[in-house]
Amino acid sequence: MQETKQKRFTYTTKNYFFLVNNSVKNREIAGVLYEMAELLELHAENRFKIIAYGKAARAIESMKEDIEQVCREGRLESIPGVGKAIAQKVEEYLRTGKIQAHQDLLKETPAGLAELLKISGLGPKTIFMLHEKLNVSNLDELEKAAREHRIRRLPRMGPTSEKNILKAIERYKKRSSRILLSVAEPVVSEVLAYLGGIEGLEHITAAGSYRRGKETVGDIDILATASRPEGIIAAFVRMPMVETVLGRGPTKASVIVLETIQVDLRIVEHRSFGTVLQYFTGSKDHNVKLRQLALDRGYSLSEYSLKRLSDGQDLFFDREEDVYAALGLQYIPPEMREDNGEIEAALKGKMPELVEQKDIRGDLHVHSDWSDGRSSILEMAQAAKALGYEYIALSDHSPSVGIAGGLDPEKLEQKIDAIAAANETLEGITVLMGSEVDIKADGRLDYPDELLARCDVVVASVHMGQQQKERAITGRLISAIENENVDIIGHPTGRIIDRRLPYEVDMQAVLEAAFRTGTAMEINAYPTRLDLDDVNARAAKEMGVKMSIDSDAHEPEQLKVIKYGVNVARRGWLEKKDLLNALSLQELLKALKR
Ligand code: DGT
Ligand code: CA
Ligand code: CA
Ligand code: ZN
Repeated sequence: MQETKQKRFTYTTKNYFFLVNNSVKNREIAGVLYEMAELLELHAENRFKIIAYGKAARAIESMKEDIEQVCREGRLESIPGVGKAIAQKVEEYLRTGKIQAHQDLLKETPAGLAELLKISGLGPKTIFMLHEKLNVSNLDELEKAAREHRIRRLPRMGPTSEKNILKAIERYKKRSSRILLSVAEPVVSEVLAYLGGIEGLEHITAAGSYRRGKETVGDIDILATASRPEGIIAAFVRMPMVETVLGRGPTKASVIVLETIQVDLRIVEHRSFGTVLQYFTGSKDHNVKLRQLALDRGYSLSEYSLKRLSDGQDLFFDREEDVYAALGLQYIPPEMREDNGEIEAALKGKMPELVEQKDIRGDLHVHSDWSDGRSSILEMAQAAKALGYEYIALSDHSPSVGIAGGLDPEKLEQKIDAIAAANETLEGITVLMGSEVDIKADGRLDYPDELLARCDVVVASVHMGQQQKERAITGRLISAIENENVDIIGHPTGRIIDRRLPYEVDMQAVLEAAFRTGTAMEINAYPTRLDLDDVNARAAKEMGVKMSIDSDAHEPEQLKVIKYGVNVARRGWLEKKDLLNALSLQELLKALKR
């Protein structure tokens, strides 16, 4: 158990988020298969084989069932993309913890070359060409080739590609080792479920940045109370998902799962659970301020207790709420604990009533198979109804987003009829005619106003020309905001966590225009976007700008990512009244610009 099972290297570059219901094993196997697809492509192997691996990886990553269960029941080949050959490999992985063919591929690939797959914007095909033509086989050689302008002479390359490669290398070198909250989530649920079944366990909960709902977490902190700590620790380090045990003692242990994710478990005394949970939830800055407040009131606050300084008496708290109460504070939800004024607000009894997932009444930005979504209007609507929503807007792309199958005006008209027809057959959910209209590079919208006016909801987003200067992008956003048909600005800064920086945009000016015109800003809940982020969301709230938490789902299961948007909203101190889609349908229709 001390040694690491097998080495992979592209794992953390993938978007292993979404489906929260399947097991960590599914993700592990998907990771290996994705990597095999990329390695095969590096070796310019058969196209169909490469596609099959990618498809199988995607299916295993996103399927609801546990892959081990499916394997036990002999149903592997019923998974899309999984034929006999891949099924055997999956079985081999489940049996032995590795796939020989994968190991062989790794052996045949210079390690430096494989690392190039992590540079964003560089696909295996390009890497293969760079290797063949310029003999580039690692990061340094790639950087050198770009600086010496040798890349621009290759087919389909030019000076811009060189510039982009250099930028991507720089970003790669600066990348963080933090993981997406959505990647941590299934790990946490699995640890809690696993240890929850062990005898003697009393309480168990995640703390740290995970509990605060941060968009990325550095490591996962788990706290528990138990009658026999040793038994729990022993079970923890033996969990099937554990790859490396970093350390273990009688009441704590640290392990690595999914190659890079550290999970710390601490077993603590029951009587101190409240102060311990408070301490390990953080943030550090929040704790520093709280301890100072305690001192001002004649106490010393530690993980162990609240000690009264006058007589040295230890006060123990097994409930976190009571710690805050003892210091004369309203309870502060974990998402707010960043030392951004929350302690001051709690002292004055002015805590906001944070929005909760159950307050969300609908989703205003989802895609259907009319553009690049994978499901029909009816399927998306039924899934929304199953989540308890009152309404859903199918906001498909407009034509200039060509790769996304944007609808031309004629198609848009047809879709208006299809939505009307869907509403005839559906009960208990209202489908709204939406559009995610592109804000073109010159700031004009991709549909004429008459057409936009016929939609129920219009989300306007930037997809192209993201490299423009601040003045240009800000101008584009503001002109979209000023269009009376635009209700919401989609993913307003365009950032992709760890991959793409936000556009250069004057957010203050954008928010002022949004307030002035009653245009909402989106909190795009897609786990790699989360855009607006928590800081901008709070700024928007303070300026009186409304927001809408949208999933940007491309299939029913993805509607559930809304919870990550709710995290952002809570971290931005948002309340129900700040959100367009916490309104009932009647209220929403009144609030929209039309
Ligand atoms: P992360 O893991 O980087 O996303 O962030 P956290 O907040 O989970 O930080 P982590 O895992 O280092 O520690 C968990 C919590 O423990 C942290 O939020 C607050 C508490 N903590 C850790 N070290 C210190 C410290 O030196 N001083 C104080 N006051 N609290 C600490
Ligand atoms: Ca942590
Ligand atoms: Ca930690
Ligand atoms: Zn979209």
